[in-house]
Amino acid sequence: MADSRVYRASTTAPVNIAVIKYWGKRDAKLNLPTNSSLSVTLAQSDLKAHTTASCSQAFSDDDSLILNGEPSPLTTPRSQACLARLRALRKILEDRDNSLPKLSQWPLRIVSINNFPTAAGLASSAAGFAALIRAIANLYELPQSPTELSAIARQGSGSACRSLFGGYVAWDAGTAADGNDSVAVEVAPASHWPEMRALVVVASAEKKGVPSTAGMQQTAATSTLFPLRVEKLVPARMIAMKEAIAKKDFATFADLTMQDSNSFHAVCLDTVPPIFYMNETSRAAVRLVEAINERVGRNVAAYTFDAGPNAVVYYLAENEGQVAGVFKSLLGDKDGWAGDRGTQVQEAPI
Ligand code: 2P0
Repeated sequence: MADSRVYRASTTAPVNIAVIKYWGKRDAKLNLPTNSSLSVTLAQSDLKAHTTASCSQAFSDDDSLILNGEPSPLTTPRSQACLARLRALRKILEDRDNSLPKLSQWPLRIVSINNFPTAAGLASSAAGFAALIRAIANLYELPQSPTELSAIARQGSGSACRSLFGGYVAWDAGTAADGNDSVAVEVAPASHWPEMRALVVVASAEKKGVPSTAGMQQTAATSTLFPLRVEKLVPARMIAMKEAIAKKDFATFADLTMQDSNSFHAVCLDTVPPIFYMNETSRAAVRLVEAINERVGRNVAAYTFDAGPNAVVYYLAENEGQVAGVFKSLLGDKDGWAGDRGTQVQEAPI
């Protein structure tokens, strides 16, 4: 007999901002990176993707996605890889227990909303794919751990694998040809270092110039600095960063974060043709952080920039006034993400 029920699950996934950056693929099809990376998840901010997945035998359409109110393709190879893997895991459960509804065979309807400038280098694909994977995994009642699910999210968008965890998260590049060991693991929960704060400075909400996927391929193919970054600098920084987090050593955390952001933007500049993600507002944020640290006499703030001009500044709660206070008084303190002009700041405790 036909089952007319609609099965549904909703979830949210936060953005994560890397302090050791992912940039480069050793396998584009499986989305395997050339280097490990490490991020901080901004779980307490309102920068989130909210996603509902539903399925029903009564749905007669194909799988569909509505993103921020607009139909969006779910037919890309990346999305297809994620859906196929999630369905295969559900099918294992259905084959084991015949009484389970055959959700794996029915069309999926996905509705997702996020409240931050999509594709402006604010990790929208990270939160988006993490929420998509988590929502479907919940709908299918999959028993897989976040690390196991991260291997699926990685195929949607590399950085998405890190958004399945809160706190401090490493994405191990792995060495296996099939990518089985290229997964995200928790380095420390947010509760390990509850004083950590992040300030998001939106310098531009416009779509970024060079999409990450294309940009990192160009860098890997043409940058002469890139091998040094991948082979020497990042592996050493991954070790040092994990140690700094374990010891809650903010000065070292800040040094490594700023060095790695600059190293990432240096290999972008060294790409042929060169890629520029930072703009004049970004550089003003760098100078401001440098001035704050110099005035205090130690690192109390750390900037980092992704594939766009927006800054994320990490600091500890005890230095709120000296860091967030200075940024807000200089740049203004506008609420919301709707505007696409001017500079907006938002604090995001992790
Ligand atoms: C990161 N970025 O580690 C780095 C820093 C941008 C700069 O991960 O091709 O959107 O989907 O795997 O994850 C952006 O790259 O790239 C990114 P794909 P993704 O957060």
